[in-house]
Amino acid sequence: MALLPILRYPDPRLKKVAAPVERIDESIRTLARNMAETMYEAPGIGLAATQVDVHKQLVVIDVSEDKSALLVLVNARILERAGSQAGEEGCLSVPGIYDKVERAERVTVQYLDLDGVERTLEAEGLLAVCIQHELDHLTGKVFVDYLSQLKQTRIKNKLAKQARITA
Ligand code: GNR
Ligand code: NI
Repeated sequence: MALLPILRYPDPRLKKVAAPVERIDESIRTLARNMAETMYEAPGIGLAATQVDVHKQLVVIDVSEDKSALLVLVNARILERAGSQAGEEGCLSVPGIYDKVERAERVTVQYLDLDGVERTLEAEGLLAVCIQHELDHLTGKVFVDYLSQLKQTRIKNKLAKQARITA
């Protein structure tokens, strides 16, 4: 088991587009385990491989209160989106920043599990938000990209100042 370092916005590596996983082998299962451990320790409700500088289509999610519902999605694609919801989002790569983002209320997602079995999941509410947030990471998008330019600049300045204080 291992905790992985999480990239911080605006690290340019957060903009990389992840490639499909070609083979679900022990290295992918180990990465998923370490990502889950890192997510739980943070704590967060999701983590995309992009955030730990691995540019493969792998995300872990657990929106339960008691770490009882770990979801590992490999090569996930959203087949359908419906409705809309706007909720406060945060991101482990943008610590201390929270803002409202509009997302689909429901999504249908197709993915491979860690046994390579193709599955389809219908999600709504917070789980649907988290799926959309994580899949955005895999295409190089962070939630702050949806905010105004002014807010993006303020967030960059705030995080740069924080980084100077912690350094
Ligand atoms: O832990 C997280 N919480 C969260 C809250 C609202 C909307 C999205 C999220 S995802 C975030 C973890 C993270 O950064 N995943 O990429
Ligand atoms: Ni995030």
